Amino acid sequence: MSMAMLGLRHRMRGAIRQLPGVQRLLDFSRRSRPVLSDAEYGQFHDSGHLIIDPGIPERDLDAAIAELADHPDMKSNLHHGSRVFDGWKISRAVRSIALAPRVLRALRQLYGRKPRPFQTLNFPIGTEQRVHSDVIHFASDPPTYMCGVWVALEDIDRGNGALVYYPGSHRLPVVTMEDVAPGPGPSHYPLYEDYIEKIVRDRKLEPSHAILKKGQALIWASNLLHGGGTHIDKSRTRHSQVTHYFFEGCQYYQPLSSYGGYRHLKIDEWIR
Ligand SMILES: O=C(O)CCC(=O)C(=O)O
Repeated sequence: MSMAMLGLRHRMRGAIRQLPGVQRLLDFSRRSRPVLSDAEYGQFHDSGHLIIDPGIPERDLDAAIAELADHPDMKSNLHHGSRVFDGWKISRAVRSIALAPRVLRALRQLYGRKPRPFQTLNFPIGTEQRVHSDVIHFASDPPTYMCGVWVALEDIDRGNGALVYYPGSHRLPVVTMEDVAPGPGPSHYPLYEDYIEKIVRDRKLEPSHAILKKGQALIWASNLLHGGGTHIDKSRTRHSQVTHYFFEGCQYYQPLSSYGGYRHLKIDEWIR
């Protein structure tokens, strides 16, 4: 092909890209392109978890810590319950981690629906939170359209309280408040935690720990049993951010506050 023809072709391609709607179509096709391999897709659905590199710029990881540093829950009386709820409302970096394009694309691929992030939690240290399934807090109808994405804002190992989880446990029956307590509500939550602890013991479930490099992320399926591992080295921080996602086109509710035929609907603000 002559140089003139090549030049013409290049100019025509540029002109087509300028046509109304074409750019949007190209963006859409880029966003819909798979980011996970078939093996990763299979692993997530088999074991209920997947570690990915979401490609979040390091400056956003650092800024998520810095922008919340003055928040009262981040600096005084740190304890295992310390966390900033919905830091995305006050921190640009927390919001961009929640909306990281590679995470959104991975979730769309895993669930076949558009992800809808609805809550962020930022932790300064390990939570030592007892083992649970997120379904007790956030459920969807149709079921299982919810997941957590936990991003390491610094290197995480057993010493600073890595997350503990039980591969394959997302396949166990969903535990509801009707199974464990005489009624709904947070005051009965310890009964739920005792019940889950017994399941782990009776079934001899084998734990894994999320040993992650700064910037890596663990995606877990809503019913995967998980919690905060022991924070062994109390001198260390464990900066991390979890974002919780529902998926488009479901009814969303809170089983902890639901009982019998009643569903406590969860109508939240979507992170945008
Ligand atoms: O970060 C942790 O230690 C626990 C987080 C957790 O269990 C959750 O977000 O559901």
